[in-house]
Amino acid sequence: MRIAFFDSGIGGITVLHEAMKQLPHEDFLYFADTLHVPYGTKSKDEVLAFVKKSVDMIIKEEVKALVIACNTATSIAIAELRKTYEMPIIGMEPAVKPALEMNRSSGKRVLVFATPLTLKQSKYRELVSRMDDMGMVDSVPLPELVEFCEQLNVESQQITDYFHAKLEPFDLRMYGTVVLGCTHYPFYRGVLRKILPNHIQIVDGSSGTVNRLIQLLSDRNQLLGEGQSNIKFMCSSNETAYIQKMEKALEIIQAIGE
Ligand code: DGN
Repeated sequence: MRIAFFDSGIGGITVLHEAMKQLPHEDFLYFADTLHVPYGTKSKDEVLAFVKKSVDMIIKEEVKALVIACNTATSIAIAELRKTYEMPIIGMEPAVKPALEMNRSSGKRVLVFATPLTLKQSKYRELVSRMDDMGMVDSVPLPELVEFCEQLNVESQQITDYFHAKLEPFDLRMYGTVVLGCTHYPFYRGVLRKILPNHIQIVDGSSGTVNRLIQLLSDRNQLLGEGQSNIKFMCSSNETAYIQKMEKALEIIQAIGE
C-alpha cells in the first residue's frame, strides 16, 4: 500500500521529497487539489470542504497513511479528518519550536513565512504562545509565493525583488532563523540563501513530519520496505499537463537537494 501526500498544488512535493529520502523502500501517492489551488487566500469553510472532498478521492486508492502536506489545510482540517478516518493522518506545523531552540544561546529572533490563512488560525497562534514565552517570533504572510511556485517560477529577478520588498521592513541582523511555514516555500531555499545574511538559518517542517510518519507506521508494523519509491501523481482536475508539472517540480526540489 502507498503512503499518500496531499496539498492544494505542488507544495507538498517538498515533503514527499523528504519522505523519499528517508523511506526509499516505500511507494507513494501524491494528490494535488488543482481545482481549488491556492488555499491560502480562501475562507476557512471553503478550504475545509475542499480538503474533505480531496481526501474522499484519495482514500479510493489503497493507502496506508495520509500526510496533509500543507500547513494551511492542516491548520483548518486535521482535527476533523482524524475524527472521520481511521488511518494515520499526519499534518504539518511551522517549525517554530526547533527555530526557537536554535536561537536560544544567540538571543536572536525567529521570522515565520506562511500563508495569510495559516497565520490567522488559532492553531498557529496557540503554537506560538505555547513555545514563545519571550516574544521572539515575528511572521510575514507571503501568498504570492504560492502562485509563483505554481508557475514553477522559483528563481528569477521577480522572485528576488519580491523577497527584497517583503523583507525591507525587517532588520535582519536581529533574526537567527527563518521558518518556511508553507510547503511551497522550500522551493525558494536557493534564492533565500543568496538573499538572507549568512548567519540566518532556514528551517521547514518536512523532516519533523516525516519522522512522525515513520513513528506512526512503525508502531503499526506497516513499514514493510517492499516499495521502490514509485510515485503515482493525481490531481482533482485530472490534467495531464499538471501531472507533468508535478514531475518537473520533484526534479527541481531534488536538484535543490535539502
Ligand atoms: N502549501 C500550502 C501550505 O503549506 O500552506 C499552501 C498552499 C495554498 O494553497 N496556499
